[in-house]
Amino acid sequence: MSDVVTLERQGDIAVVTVNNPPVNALGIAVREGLQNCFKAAEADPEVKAIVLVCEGMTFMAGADIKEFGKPPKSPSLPEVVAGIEAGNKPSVAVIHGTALGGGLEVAVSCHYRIARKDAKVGLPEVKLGLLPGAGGTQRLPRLVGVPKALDMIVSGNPIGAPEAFELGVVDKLIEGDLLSEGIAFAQQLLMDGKGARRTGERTDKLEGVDNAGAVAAKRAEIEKKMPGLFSPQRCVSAVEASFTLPLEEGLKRERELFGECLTSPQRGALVHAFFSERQASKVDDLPKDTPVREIKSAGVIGGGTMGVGIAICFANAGIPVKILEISSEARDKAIDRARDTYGMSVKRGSLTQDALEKRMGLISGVTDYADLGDVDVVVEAVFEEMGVKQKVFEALDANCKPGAILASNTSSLDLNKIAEFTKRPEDVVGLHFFSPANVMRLLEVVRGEKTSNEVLATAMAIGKKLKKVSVPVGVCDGFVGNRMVFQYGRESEFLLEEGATPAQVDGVLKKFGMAMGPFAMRDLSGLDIGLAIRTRQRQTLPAEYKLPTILDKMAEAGMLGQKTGKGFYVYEPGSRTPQENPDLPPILEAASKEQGVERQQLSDEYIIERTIYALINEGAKILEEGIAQRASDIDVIYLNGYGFPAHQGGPMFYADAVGVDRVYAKICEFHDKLGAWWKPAPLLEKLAKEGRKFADL
Ligand code: 3H9
Repeated sequence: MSDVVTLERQGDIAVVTVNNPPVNALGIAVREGLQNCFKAAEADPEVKAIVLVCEGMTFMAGADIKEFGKPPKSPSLPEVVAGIEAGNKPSVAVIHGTALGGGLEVAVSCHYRIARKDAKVGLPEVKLGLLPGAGGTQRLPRLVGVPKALDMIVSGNPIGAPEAFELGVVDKLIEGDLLSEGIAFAQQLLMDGKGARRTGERTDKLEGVDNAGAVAAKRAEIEKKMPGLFSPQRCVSAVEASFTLPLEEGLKRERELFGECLTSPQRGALVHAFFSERQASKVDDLPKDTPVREIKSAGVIGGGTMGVGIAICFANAGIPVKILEISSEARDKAIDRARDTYGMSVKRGSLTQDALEKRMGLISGVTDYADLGDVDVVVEAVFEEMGVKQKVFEALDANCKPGAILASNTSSLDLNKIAEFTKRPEDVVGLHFFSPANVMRLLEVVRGEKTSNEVLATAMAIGKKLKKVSVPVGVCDGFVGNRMVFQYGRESEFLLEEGATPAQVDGVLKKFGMAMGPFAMRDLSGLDIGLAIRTRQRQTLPAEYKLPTILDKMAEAGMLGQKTGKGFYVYEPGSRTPQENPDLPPILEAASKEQGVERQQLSDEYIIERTIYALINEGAKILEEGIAQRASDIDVIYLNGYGFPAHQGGPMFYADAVGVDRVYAKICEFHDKLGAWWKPAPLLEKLAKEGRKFADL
């Protein structure tokens, strides 16, 4: 028998235990072990019932994702679950942690399920570009009905054990020791004379409901909300088979659809996104035993939208936080802003009034730096100007206790210079949150030249505590994300000079999968922000680096985006819906004329190449300079901070998918045709010539 799955007998109950850290994924050893143990228990005449339980932090969290794409090994998961369900002795799955994907499929093939109250169950395969491939699309509808199964399978979001109990996925909620509860439940079944109860044989939940209507509604919803995604419609087709076909044929249909998803490029991209996110939090040159400082309290300098968002992140993590503002009025406004932000969550139903009060109880306002003397970490979120930062950091240095971490939320200024305003540059680090800070998952952790290992490790730990996707980056103008987005923004504006409209560029990039087009985004953040960066860059970039002038012209005409009701689009008062701006074409034509560019029709492909390849070229430079540790870290930044579509894997993954040599050739063409700023990154050239990929680095 395998080491990862063991079988023992306690009286007339067989106990099958899975122990495959960290998440009991259903790799080949677990599948073999489960099959052998269930068979042995079934064959043992002394055994009357079987309990399945997992060691460690969780029940089985799914198939082993690392095995995807490799030659399949027998027994497959569908074979294992079919064997468990077919058993004649009642079997009980005892769920704790998360029963996800294949894990839940195993659980629903057992005849009964009990779960810890804080456990979660779900079928998240769609998030990996897949669908549940071990009977989940056939058995879950039989337990919860087609409409609910569609919701769970297409969203991929897990539900809590209490809801699973209400729905009938779970038969009992438990609190005590997993094994004793499992055995007690099995003994009770025997006493009550209850035997095998196979989910696959049930049909009651499939009847008397408009299943076809639910399917049509879900298809329409997907068409609207997730166009271009490969697996969601196939999830629906699989669920549809649960009520249109008998079980065996439904399972066959599920396997066909699963196979289609498995070979889709989107699956590769989404699995890359999953593992890259986990990898990003690991700092390669940080010794494993680096101590981490304890963070029990925090301070935030600046009570604007960003500062308050950051304070909310700390309060959400249960860490008391003081917001420092320059006056008592500004301080009170900041507190009101925090309350209003939480208030919106209460209105939406995602937070209770009680929780609001609890979290507000952790946020206080101060006006004196001396009040920050006892905090463990301070995050500065004041105006992006070096003189202002200098004053703040000198004050922090003078007032904060030794060992406090002094963090800056700067999005582009030189962190090394900021660190020099203190006598403790080793304690200074960048914590670059993205707006709105309480919503966006990305955190760039900026490592200055003198940032100590201990401070970096603590900063990464703070990110984890705040439930952020933390990515370590080095110091340069704009760090990773903004440095790259500058190239993207510039090229999109050049496209307008060449003949495109904002709606065309935005439309093409949205079709590519971007959450928002670059011009809708500019209107949202305000054109003055981009213009300030542009103006600074005019002074610092080499003369041969051409910059578009559209922003300047629009700012002159008072078109600053949503805040003025007019930017690349116009907005009705109180509305965020973009409409064509009739005053823009003359500005674009003037810009084209000034640049000596003849306006012409641009293809979708050209628009993607100009914008996305600009990201890739800069990403390659960033990698070469060591500003990012890995190509996949750049992808994580783009997926979590810039709305890059996960099913495209991130800009560097996309480059590998297109072919580095093809991307390089096109960039060379742009360099010849457009100008010096398109000079191919040496790393890109090297990889292209060696026939390698970013993933090979
Ligand atoms: C499926 O089941 C298909 C079937 O329907 C059909 C088959 C025929 N495999 O996230 P964490 C690793 S598809 C391999 O940091 P947490 C992870 O990489 C699967 N490895 O912990 C990390 O490794 P490392 C459906 C996995 O506590 C470590 O475990 N299931 C897998 O924040 C810890 O992970 C899913 O999609 C896996 N399935 O969160 C569930 N899962 O330490 C995916 C994790 O080396 N998993 N690892 O970096 C999750 O959502 C979270 O990992 C979980 C724990 C909630 C379980």
